[in-house]
Amino acid sequence: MVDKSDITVHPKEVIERILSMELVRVTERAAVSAARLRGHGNEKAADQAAVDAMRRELNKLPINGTIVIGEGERDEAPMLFIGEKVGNGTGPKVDIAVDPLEGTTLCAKDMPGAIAVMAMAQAGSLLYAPDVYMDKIAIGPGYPKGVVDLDADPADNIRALAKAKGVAPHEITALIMDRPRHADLIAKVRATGASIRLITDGDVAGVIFCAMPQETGIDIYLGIGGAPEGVLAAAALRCVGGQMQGRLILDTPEKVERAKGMGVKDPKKKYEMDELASGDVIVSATGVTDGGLLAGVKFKGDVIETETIVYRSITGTVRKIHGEHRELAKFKLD
Ligand code: VTB
Repeated sequence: MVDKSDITVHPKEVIERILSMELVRVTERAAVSAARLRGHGNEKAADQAAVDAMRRELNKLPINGTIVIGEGERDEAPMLFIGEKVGNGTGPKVDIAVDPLEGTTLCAKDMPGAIAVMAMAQAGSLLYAPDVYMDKIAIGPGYPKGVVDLDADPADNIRALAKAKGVAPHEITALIMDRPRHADLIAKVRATGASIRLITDGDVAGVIFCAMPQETGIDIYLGIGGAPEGVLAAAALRCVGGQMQGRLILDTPEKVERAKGMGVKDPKKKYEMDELASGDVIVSATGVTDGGLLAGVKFKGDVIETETIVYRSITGTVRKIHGEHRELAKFKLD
């Protein structure tokens, strides 16, 4: 008898499953290239190395890809700019969001948490976000829909989350980026008795931490970070079923115009997670430096080791992949 589970293709399957593994290759190579410059104090060089490697690998893939979240807009970024076409042009039409080196400062200073990350989704399903700030809120899976809200007072959010979790507010831990702009937010959260973990960079991983509170100790992400990072984080969180909302911060007429040019009709819109990233999404992230989500690249002489996490929304599958790269080590390729 044929086991049907072997031959069933998910009805909404648009992106070939096989591409998940291809994305692993892309972020692995970007991570290795950036890691060669780890701790050298040169953010630009590390970022450029990751960008070059990512682009080279993306162009080998059997896709008709368009970069929708990239290294900036056409004039300011040498490559992987928003609108750039990638792939060998033979496969499905897909949207691609990249952050070849998320946490350039973390890499340059060899601090924990730098990753190479990208997401791929069927065309039209990732928000075309300009490189502005985004106000974000995120929690993990298992809570009633709408238990927290971007527009609610932060203290009320903490209390509502604590109630839903069945704990006191002081047992809740919020993750917030350590920035002067968050002084008021931090004060309000502290006033509830909740604990705060402050991070210097890397809020893609920060949001993802909410999805595994038992490992990370993080219950909620709050605050303002990059919009591109927001879309990447939403794509990953969607795969494991948390909740997230985000609003672009378009605080000058110039930013409103730029966003309009990218299809944003309502500059004040509060985006739900599945509006930031919808459809069939795959997200891959490889560690550059050691961090809470992933181990960093290890150079062990004749072998280079990587750790990658891959998320897929259609099935909610999460895989951690340990890579051992011998040819890369032998030929000192970047
Ligand atoms: C975050 C964080 C990034 O930028 O989105 C942040 O994830 C936001 O910008 O790692 P500011 O640094 O201006 O606050 C990074 O820290 C760097 O890209």
